[in-house]
Amino acid sequence: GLGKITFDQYLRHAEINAYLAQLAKDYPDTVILETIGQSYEKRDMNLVRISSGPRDPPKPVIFVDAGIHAREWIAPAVALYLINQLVENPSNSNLLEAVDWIVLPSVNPDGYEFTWTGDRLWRKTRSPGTVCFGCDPNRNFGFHWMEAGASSWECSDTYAGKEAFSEVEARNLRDYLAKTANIKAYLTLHSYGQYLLYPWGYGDVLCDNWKELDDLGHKVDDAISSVNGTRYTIGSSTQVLYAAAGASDDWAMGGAGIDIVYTIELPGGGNYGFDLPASRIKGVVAETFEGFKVFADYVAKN
Ligand code: ING
Ligand code: ZN
Repeated sequence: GLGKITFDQYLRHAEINAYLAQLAKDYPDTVILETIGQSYEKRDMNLVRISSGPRDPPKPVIFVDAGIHAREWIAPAVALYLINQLVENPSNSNLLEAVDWIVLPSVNPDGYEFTWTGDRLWRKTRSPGTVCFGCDPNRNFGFHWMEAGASSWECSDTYAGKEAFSEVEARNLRDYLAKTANIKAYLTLHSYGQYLLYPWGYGDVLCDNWKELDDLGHKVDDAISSVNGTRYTIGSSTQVLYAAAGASDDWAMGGAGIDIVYTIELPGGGNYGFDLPASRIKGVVAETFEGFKVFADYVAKN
């Protein structure tokens, strides 16, 4: 068995799913476990819905995912800590009063497992092509697909796929977001670089509510930095990083119609940036949790 979750090590996909299942069993009034589908290699893509109960009108939902990119190990850890704190720490019960949470900690389980067993720096899915494996799921979403920052060469780390939504993992996430009511915020966890990125990523255009997202981003940054001093850079993906079409954040806003959308690039470390030592998990998850509180507060009031 897994025992108590400790955040002093990274977990395998099966351990992540075991923790989610255990929570649903231990807290049946608060946690609902759902499978949004299977990955290419048939691993379950599981999420938890965390709620203190229904309300009329229904509560707004914050949807958080992690692990779209296999090697960015700190991202699933942050998602698991969010789940852990919302469910298992009674002093956070206020965070469930006005908001429901849906957390999907492992969007690319085949790639994630391959970073444990094959190549620590693998980024993509594991669907076979003709000469190379994998597609970048964060270039595979069908909104301005392939317009910028994506490759049509299947061996590239930013290969966008044969067509939009060629990857079952991206389709599963798309279908879940499209069918789920009241999602007010979509937060997707990546690493690394300490950026709070808002749309659009497909080109040098800002979304209609960019000022709202910029202001909220600064409040989130203030809260995160109050813990260990970690500072984030805030802006549109195109402005502060690079243009890249087909990312999940652009689709969440442009395809699913969600208003509050960010890609959160967590801190890096280790030799390659993606291999943040396990000893640093606790610091990052704790500071990032302070940022989630600000999102909750904002969504509850707006
Ligand atoms: N970075 C993101 C990537 O997919 C990004 C940055 C996100 C760009 C959204 C554009 C839109 O390249 C990492 N580290 O994955
Ligand atoms: Zn990433």
